[in-house]
Amino acid sequence: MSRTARLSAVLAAAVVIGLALAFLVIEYLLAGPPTVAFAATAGQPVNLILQADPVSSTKQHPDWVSYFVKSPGGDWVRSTLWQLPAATKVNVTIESYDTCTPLRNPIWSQITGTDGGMATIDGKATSTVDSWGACGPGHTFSIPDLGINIPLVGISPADTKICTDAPCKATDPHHTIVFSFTTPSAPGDYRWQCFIPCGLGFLDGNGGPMSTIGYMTGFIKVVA
Ligand SMILES: [Cu+2]
Repeated sequence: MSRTARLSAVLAAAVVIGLALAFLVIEYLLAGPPTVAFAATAGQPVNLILQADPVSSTKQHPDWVSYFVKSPGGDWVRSTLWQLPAATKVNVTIESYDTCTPLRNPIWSQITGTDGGMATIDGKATSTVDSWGACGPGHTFSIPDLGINIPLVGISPADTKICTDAPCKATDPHHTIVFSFTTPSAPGDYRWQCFIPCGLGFLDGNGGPMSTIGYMTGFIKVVA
């Protein structure tokens, strides 16, 4: 092989490797979910509508548990990054479509950090969810910095019509959890996550969707 041919082969290989690296960075490292922004309207609470699903809508991880948020335009978006105005009351509705799992620690059975320390589950005011006496939470919605924890009651694994296509539909079996909280006055990114090790197939259930933005963890971006 001539010197020119060898040089061309090396350059061609370098271009291929460079393109492959660029593809990996764009496809996997930069492909985070969008931030869904909710604007403040003077004196009005913000309505945040979420669903916790047994599946996701992604090509890479269709069987990962995931959260969706209803955008101000009314579309379900698979995102766990939500921008909210500071010092504003937020009325949260979470539709819980996944099946129940006993809690590893009963501390997560308490509803904390909400208005009145309460939530309603299918319309019934509740302050604690019994994780062992009956079908308990499927996931939790927790913001540690704000002391907020909501166990999301799951549906029975015996249910034959469990949602298999995200975002789930209102006709799929689910529970509806409603509560309110007030965003802090200090702007910043407040981490939220699920505290049930729901990453099935991962070590101790804490990998995969549990530790990936866009599935079971995210940020509330509080802005002034
Ligand atoms: Cu979870």
